[in-house]
Amino acid sequence: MALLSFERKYRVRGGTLIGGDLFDFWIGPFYVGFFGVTTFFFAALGAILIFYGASLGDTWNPWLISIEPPEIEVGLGVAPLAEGGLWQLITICAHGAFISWAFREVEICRKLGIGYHVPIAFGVAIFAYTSLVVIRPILMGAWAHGFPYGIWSHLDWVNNVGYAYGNFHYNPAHMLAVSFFFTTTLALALHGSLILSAANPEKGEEIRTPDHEDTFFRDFIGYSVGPLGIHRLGLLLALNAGFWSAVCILISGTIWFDAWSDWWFWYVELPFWVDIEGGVNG
Ligand code: UQ2
Repeated sequence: MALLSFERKYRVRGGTLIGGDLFDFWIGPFYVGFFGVTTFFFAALGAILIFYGASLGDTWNPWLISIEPPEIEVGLGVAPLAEGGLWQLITICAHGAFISWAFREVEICRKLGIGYHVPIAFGVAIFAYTSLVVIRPILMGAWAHGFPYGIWSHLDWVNNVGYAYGNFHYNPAHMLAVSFFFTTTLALALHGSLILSAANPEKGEEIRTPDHEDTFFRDFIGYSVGPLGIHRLGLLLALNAGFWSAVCILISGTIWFDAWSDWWFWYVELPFWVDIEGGVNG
């Protein structure tokens, strides 16, 4: 069905979670809904607060502007605006906007009668952000453990937190997350290139079918995961990348406090070799 006639047919009332018909309309191509209104509200308020925080700082250099979380002494308390309170409000606005955005996706899915895969996937990204600025700071007892909202400053934060645990690359959950990020790019490169190879024939030739795509990989490595399977695999890989990223930061400073390289002593201390000459006891 042509795009415009499809939209005319499926842009119908209903499927809203809240607000009934009140916000059930479109502005140009954009569905509004109750959560469109709340997304706009939180995003606009958060942006205004970021500009206000920047105006209190000593630079308008976009790379250097930074909204800092409260000092460690504030613990899990409420800070004055200029001393981390803005960071707290901006964090609330960010959650309001992200969660509203996810629910707006849910309402659109309900209208179309499709699954909730997109909002669930976005939820994993929200979980990774929440882990950094809410869950881990609460577990560690201070909002100061959240990351600062600035381009350079958040890079410095990642660097400093990494070195606080020796070399963060020894964190086993970090290893899993990085491996999933890399495998996600491998899968997307294979998939994108395979689709384009079939969908962009030489001039005068016909587009090739999914059977051609399957046969390429069966000839090549004896196995094709299939045109539906590659999307299941891609989603699985990408969700795991976000999930293990969240886990790797949540376990740092909460259940593990030392250098991450020391974690691997469980391996060195396995009974098979712990007492042999050259082993840790031998
Ligand atoms: C495939 C298939 C697709 C694809 C791709 C494959 C026809 C259009 C990319 C090949 C993928 C395989 C064999 C899995 C690779 C495994 C990892 C972990 C990257 O078979 O079906 O559909 O796009």
